[in-house]
Amino acid sequence: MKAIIVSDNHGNQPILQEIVEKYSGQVDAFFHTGDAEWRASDADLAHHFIAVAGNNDWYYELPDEEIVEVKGFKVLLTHGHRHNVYFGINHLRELAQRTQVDIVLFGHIHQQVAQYIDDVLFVNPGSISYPRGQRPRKSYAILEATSEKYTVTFIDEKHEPIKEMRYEFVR
Ligand SMILES: [Mn+2]
Repeated sequence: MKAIIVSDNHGNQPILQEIVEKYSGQVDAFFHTGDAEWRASDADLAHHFIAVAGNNDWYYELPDEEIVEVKGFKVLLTHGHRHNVYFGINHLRELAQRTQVDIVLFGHIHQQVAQYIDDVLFVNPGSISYPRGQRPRKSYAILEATSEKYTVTFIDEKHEPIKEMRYEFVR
């Protein structure tokens, strides 16, 4: 499976349009983990994404949580604001165990996360608009999943891979 993960663009829909145009036909899924701040007029663009609601998504109907299966991988999407993600991923680990998913995607903290714990991959693509943290970088992520390994590559707003932000996990 190859997928794009993006989050927390907070109303910057042109960057989502760019991402869709750039990767259309090359990936199995576009995932959005919330705070796109979609409007009704964004429906055509929004339809490209498997998306969940963030705490700032008031104008567009989205589920709080979604579990989808793509190419044999069970993927859970949540924004994370209801799962204490500012304090780490413990809640998400419980959620993964309860739902028996392979991959958990989240957003909200505007910082990149790529961790593989107890056979579950956790990814936060960062924010493509308002990065936070000690070395803030605008980003989205490309996830490549095979039976042998997961590869997570963080990509900047110019669509270039961010140096030293490629992670490989042997399954
Ligand atoms: Mn948020």
